[in-house]
Amino acid sequence: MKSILALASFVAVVTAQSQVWGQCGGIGWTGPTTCVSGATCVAQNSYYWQCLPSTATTTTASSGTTTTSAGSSGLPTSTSTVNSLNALAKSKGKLYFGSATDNPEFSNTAYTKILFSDMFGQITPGNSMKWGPTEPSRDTYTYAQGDVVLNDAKNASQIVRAHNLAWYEQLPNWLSSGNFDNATLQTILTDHVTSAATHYKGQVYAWDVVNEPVDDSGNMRSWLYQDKVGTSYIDLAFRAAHAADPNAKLYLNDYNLEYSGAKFNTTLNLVKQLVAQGTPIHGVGFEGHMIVGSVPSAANIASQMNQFTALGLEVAITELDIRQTMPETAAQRMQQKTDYQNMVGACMLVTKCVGVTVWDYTDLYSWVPSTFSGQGAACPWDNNFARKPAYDGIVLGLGGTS
Ligand code: 9MR
Repeated sequence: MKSILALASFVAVVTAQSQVWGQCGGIGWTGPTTCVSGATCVAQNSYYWQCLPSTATTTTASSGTTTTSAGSSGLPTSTSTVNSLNALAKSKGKLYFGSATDNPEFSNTAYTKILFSDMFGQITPGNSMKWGPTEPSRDTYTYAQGDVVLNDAKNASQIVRAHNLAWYEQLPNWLSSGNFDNATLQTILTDHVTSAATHYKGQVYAWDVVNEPVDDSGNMRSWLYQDKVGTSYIDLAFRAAHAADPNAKLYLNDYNLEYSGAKFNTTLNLVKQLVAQGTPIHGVGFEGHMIVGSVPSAANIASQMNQFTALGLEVAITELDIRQTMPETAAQRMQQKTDYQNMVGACMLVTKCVGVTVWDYTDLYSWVPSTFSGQGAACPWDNNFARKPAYDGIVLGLGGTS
């Protein structure tokens, strides 16, 4: 008996700590704020603190102050004279060229000056419209932060891709730890999607309704909704979003779709099934979190995209960044230029690819260094808002002359 009690209290201690990669803090978070042994709680941003393996915490990106080591002097920079990627994209038939952002970044006026300029025609809130931040307790909704992004974008005549409604990460703690049954989970999902899509009704171009539903091995990703409700949660989410905001383009969004293989096949079959059964899905987002030197040719990526557009859907590159091993070198910068050109060029090869969004435009606010130890410099602008050759790669990819 004594040993059972000892075990029980041990379990209690374990469950009071977040596992490696789990959330451990942030606005709206009411779950554990410490990590299991071997992991350290690192603030990724004000909404999301994550337990990272202790060995992976030598770089801190949360403050946005991770630098390109000795500075980027001596490295090649942009030589392009193009000053509006959005205007160039539109002149070539696209709807927008955009950037992700996040509310804490708005205090940096050097940053907002570029973000809300005519450089970009579209904005994605990187965190503030997600489930955890918007429904901190059941049926209590807070859209203030998302509204700030939306209104600032509107004031700059930029359209918004809203992100996201059903995802395995950044769930509110009351939901992940609530032990709800299947029927209740369906009600909770419908309520959440209906609330968020109604709040932004008529004001956003698109919603990423279902995010990253397939894992890296090509299986449906194991998470709360897949495990307890099954794949039908996807149809449920799309239907609720469509009922609430009939004009928003509804997307399924995922990474690594740029490559053929098990994950791509499962996703394509899933989307085929959704289309066949009449689920109101309108687009597939190719996130585009890539690695310098590992980006396929524009033609290859375009052929991946074409398999979705053949189903009558549009596609977009929704979270583009191309990371590299630090420190940056001249060779890597030039390879990154080619890689950006291929990614953006793929969208240009596909008429129904509506636009490209970079997952923040500056390395200063990139999510990469805190997640991938020893990697960074993934964005087209450096920490000091200087354009890199990657910018010229985008210009070339858009069909401009650099
Ligand atoms: O950029 C987001 C970062 O600030 C958050 O800490 C992170 C939480 O997991 O989410 C990041 O954005 C992700 C996006 O929502 C979905 N695709 C992958 C993105 C990078 O992790």
